[in-house]
Amino acid sequence: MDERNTYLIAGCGISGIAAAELLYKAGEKAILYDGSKTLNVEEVRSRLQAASGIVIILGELPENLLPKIKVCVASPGIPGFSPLLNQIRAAGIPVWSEIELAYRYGKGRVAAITGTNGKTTTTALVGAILKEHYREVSVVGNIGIPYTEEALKLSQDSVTAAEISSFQLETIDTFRPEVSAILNITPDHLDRHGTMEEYIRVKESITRNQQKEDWCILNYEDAILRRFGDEECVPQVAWFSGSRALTGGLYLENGAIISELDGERETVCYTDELNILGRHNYENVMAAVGICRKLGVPMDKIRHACTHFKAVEHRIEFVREVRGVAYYNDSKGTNPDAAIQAVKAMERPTVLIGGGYDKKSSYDTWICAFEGKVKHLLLMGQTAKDIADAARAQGFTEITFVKDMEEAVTAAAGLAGEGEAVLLSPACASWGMFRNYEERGRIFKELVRRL
Ligand code: UMA
Repeated sequence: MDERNTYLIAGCGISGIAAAELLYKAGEKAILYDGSKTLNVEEVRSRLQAASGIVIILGELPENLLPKIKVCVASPGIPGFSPLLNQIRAAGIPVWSEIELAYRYGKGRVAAITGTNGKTTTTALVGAILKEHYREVSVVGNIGIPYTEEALKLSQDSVTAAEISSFQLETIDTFRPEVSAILNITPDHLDRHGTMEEYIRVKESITRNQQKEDWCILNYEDAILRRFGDEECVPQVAWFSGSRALTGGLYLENGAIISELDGERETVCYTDELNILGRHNYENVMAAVGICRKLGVPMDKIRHACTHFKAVEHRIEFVREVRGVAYYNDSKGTNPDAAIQAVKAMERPTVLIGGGYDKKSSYDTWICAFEGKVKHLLLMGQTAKDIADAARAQGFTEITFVKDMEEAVTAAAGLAGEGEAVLLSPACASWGMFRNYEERGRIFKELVRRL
């Protein structure tokens, strides 16, 4: 008799909790498991609405459970080739990401957005555009709302905009968006993926199950993506470019976003009509326009949504001005490339707060991008010393080490003069000092509000 009748959900973060709820509502047997020894069963249970029926196991995973498990649903924080997931695979159990589970239970049309940077802004904008035209729109994924939390609410008429991280892509199986987008690929999460080749492979796998009738929106100015689009990508490609006119694509020209997606040239909007700053954001807008046009949203509705869209929290978010100093929260600048975009978007001399969890990034290009604009660097966290070494090697010496965010904000307020800016854009993840980048950003904003 086949005993494999239970799902094992690995990870008790928001993805694991939502996956457990989904399976419980779907009438499946589920065990919720977390390797952490610091969690306690009562606390985890208190986060579940459907409290009964779900078994919670913490710490060591008992070997004798495995013969009962039919599928393991992995939270994104658990590396695809971690000892835990290897052990599960070795027992003949398929491993699905939480995205895969949601996709299998979900209905309707799906757009999926990945890329090293810009995916949260692009996904939020796609959601805002879709809401102009469709009645049932869900915005899910890495943006902070687990896909499994929404999956059972979806109908055939639903349209879902999903932000998908490389962590979530590692263990997809049948996940097939109708429209995908890869915004850019620059080094990130190399501590997890090991090599750049593997990181690229995982990012590109967003198109893995797409067919010729599907679409993939790609950045023409990204050399990795250009090659992928020209040589390997199975779905039809729509290109966007921040630097040149593209026949049949989307591009920036004289301060306007131009679309040739429908054969003829039309102006989507002017960049000074947008409420989001910086060239990288114009690229995000172009990607969102491409996705939504391919999902059938008329251009006038796209134009309206783009020009009314406001910056996402924690992404070059203006906090307030205090004594002539403008404070910006870019806590989502969790890697050097994202942090470069934020520095580039600053229009004043800037005191920069950086540093955090060590993802083994190189900081050289970030420091190059300071270009005389950054007047002082305040550093905290695991990476503070490495960043300081890299900065000094390039001749940047205006550096102060701070122990926490409170000390950083106090020091920044003392260093920045009237007409200048303070930017929190750490180029590093928040882990180790904060629960996540949202908590880091909120603490920063709270301290700035108290100035
Ligand atoms: N855990 C284990 N074993 C491990 C690793 C983790 O048991 O080897 C457990 C931890 O003890 C913890 C749980 O797993 O209790 C945490 O799970 P998780 O890290 O997957 O976190 P969730 O709360 O489920 O949040 C996840 C995403 N987190 C990560 O990818 C690290 C969130 O993205 C996402 O918003 C959420 O799902 C909903 O989809 C955050 C993120 O930092 C914002 N993403 C990275 C990024 O943007 O750079 C990819």
